[in-house]
Amino acid sequence: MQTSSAAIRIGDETRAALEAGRPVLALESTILTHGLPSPRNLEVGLASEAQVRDLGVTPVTIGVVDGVAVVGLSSEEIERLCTAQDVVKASVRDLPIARAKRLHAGTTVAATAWLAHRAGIKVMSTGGLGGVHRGASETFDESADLGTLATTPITLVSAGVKSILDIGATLERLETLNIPVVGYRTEQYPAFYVADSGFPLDYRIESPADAAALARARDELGLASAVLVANPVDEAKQLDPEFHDRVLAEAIAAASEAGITGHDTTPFLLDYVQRATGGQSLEVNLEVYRGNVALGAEIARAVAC
Ligand code: PSU
Ligand code: MN
Repeated sequence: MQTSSAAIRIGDETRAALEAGRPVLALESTILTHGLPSPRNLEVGLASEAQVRDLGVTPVTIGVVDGVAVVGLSSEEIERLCTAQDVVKASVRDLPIARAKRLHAGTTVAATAWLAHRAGIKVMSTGGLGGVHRGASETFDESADLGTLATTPITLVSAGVKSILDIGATLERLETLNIPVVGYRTEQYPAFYVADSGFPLDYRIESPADAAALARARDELGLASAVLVANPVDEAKQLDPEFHDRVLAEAIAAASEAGITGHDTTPFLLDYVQRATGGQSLEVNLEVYRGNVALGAEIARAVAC
């Protein structure tokens, strides 16, 4: 287990839990700083931690405060990241820049997973994973989440990737990068807002114990990749798939008409979807995240046994 350094601080509660072998669950902070509107972001940040605690697991939200990567932010630090104006989004390559410039940052799945693993944390939950963007064959725009997860042995619970990305290409890249993906009680890869992306998975698991066994097998083999547990939203709570497909097609057409390209594309599409669904997509987003936090906590308990 790593100790704190000037650049990385492990919170007292996190350290105590890790030293005692108690279950811990890592949570990312870009979802709070860049994924959700204020003030819902702070509500979600604090409620998720409470949800994890209620399941007997120590929550470890990770982010960057004044340049220091903090593994186990305090409630005050979560509030600071959720309310400060000058918070950047940090993937792994941004961590040294944030450090040198003393920035506040939300950490992406990649940066969070890397910091969590370094601290000895084995399980993490997020909402949606980064992936391959539509048009990537021209732009090369692929999230650093994928490359980082290829060399970061953690178990990551997500609801797949949002359908604004190229889901088929993302699954192909996960295969190329030797990253195992299993469906949680499903054979279909989920698409975040909807339970079924239309892309099949080769393997499914049925329980947190199955996820723990899979991580153990990966470790026994000496492999360094993450294990991805794809956890679909409850079908009763998903966005209506036809409505979802229609709004998405509209959003993509609007982006092209407005000449939106590159890094502006995702915020544009998400904002369009949110407005066009009358805020329904936001509620589904929060439901998806609650489900992933709950499953991550259960897997953390199974891993700690
Ligand atoms: N997908 C979402 N919402 C998010 C993100 C992804 O539906 O907020 C965030 C996650 O933190 C993820 C990051 O790790 O965006 C990926 O960003 P990029 O494509 O720039 O690597
Ligand atoms: Mn990108």
